[in-house]
Amino acid sequence: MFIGLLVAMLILSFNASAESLNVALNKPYVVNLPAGVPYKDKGGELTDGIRARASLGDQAWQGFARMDYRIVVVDLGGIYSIDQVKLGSLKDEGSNVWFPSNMSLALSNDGVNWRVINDDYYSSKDFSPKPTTIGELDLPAYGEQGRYVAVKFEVGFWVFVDELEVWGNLVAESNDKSKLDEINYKNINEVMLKFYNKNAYTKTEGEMLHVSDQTGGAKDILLVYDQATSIRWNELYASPYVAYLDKNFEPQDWFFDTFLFLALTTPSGRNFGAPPYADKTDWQWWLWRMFESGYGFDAFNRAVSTAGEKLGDSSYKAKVIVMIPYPVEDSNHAFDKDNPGYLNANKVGKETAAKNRLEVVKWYISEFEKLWEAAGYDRLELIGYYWLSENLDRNSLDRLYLPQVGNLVREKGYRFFWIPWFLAPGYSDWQELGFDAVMLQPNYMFVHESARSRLVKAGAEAKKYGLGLEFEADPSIFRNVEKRERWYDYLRATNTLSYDKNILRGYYQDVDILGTASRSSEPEIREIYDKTYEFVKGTFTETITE
Ligand SMILES: [Ca+2]
Repeated sequence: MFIGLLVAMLILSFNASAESLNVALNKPYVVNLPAGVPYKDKGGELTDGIRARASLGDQAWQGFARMDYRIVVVDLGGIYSIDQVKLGSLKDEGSNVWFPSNMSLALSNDGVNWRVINDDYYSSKDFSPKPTTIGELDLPAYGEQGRYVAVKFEVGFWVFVDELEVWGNLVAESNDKSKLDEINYKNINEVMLKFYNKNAYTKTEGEMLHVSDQTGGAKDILLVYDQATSIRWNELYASPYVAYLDKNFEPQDWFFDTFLFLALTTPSGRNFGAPPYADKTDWQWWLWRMFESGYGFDAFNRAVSTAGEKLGDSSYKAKVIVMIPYPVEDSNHAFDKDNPGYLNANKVGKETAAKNRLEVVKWYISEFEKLWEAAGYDRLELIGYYWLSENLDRNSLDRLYLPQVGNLVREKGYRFFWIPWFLAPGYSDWQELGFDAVMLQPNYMFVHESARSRLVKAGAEAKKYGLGLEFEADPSIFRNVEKRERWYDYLRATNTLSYDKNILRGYYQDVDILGTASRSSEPEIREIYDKTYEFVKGTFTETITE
């Protein structure tokens, strides 16, 4: 009897705490920039329990346009323990309506002091691939308590939301007046941007890609953009990357072990990776440029030779990876004027276009290899090819021939490299696509209002899928201290999260940021070069401070 009662009480109390309810239902909320006409919030629509259909015309959607992000703050009216928050959202690709790529959650008891509980990033692989579809973003809150719930979501172009749900249980009633009309969104945003979601990384299973035969022995890969709008790489430009130069420009040590040569811009105004797409004459122009004596590959060969003399090392070779431009053509401009439309699926069909694209890649590789062999660089070693397109195409034509490109590259004894953008379609099944070594871009440097947890997410995805990572700098790091700190944050994150020092790493630096830093007389600029060298050599010890 007594035991029976105890069991009954235990079950009762267990049920009481386990049965999570949507405690935001019909609760008041505010938004930093409320939805406007024609997708206006008529009042209370985000917590009214009414859900919308997968159609833009449904009045239950509230539409938010641009302006980086929105923060919704709900007043639950009492202290609640929160299990999770859910945000109902719509994707309509044709109308540029996308799921938010990021959501953050903070709680507060008084509406003034905020604690960030969690945040996450969402990629296309998390949702249905249908062009128009409903999706739900959710974030665990681990039973943390609060009265005010702040949810931030990124708004790139359009974001449509129908409902914000907060699942949890009442802990204590409160009679205090609501602070909703005094919310300081800027403060909430600042707290969220600093949040460094370490758990998201440590709780992820897996291992990043280590330096190995699979990476062709490459460890630290510098991206060398040699293109119409860049410098002409000569020995002087190449030398601070091949070797670490002291302040008198004397080589002290080898620096980056691998150089990835690539290009986007062409003299014709076309582009190797984006519309308007480069044609065959542009591809030939690039090969000519790269093999010109004194420039391109030859500049790096000479720089290794010169540094080798100073360092007393006459056998060292720098590794080389070379791009494969994206083999596509615009509908109004032929890739090959003798055979217009042959890469275009609309003209020749998907299967044939894929076959023809593979043929173009074969032609390019054979042209490149003829030139490479003829040049006979004694201090460079070719280890692989790089797929220039940074994401997989939406109609999956790439899938039809990319694995064969990978096979072709491996048959020749080389490795096939790829560096997709943050959460781009394709990286989660990179083996099936034919790649050997993939590095993920965090894009923390470029995205306005991006939180440090973007670095954590990139690390977690790299761990989960066995990838390396890219580090990214743009020229703003010279004049903008906050941006310079971001560059160091990339480097610090690897210490903070204890990444293995032996993982594959790529370095994007616009064209010549580190070389420019090496020549600077300003200590804080020169330091960019020195600290990056320390990082590459494994002696950089800074961590992220919260
Ligand atoms: Ca609703």
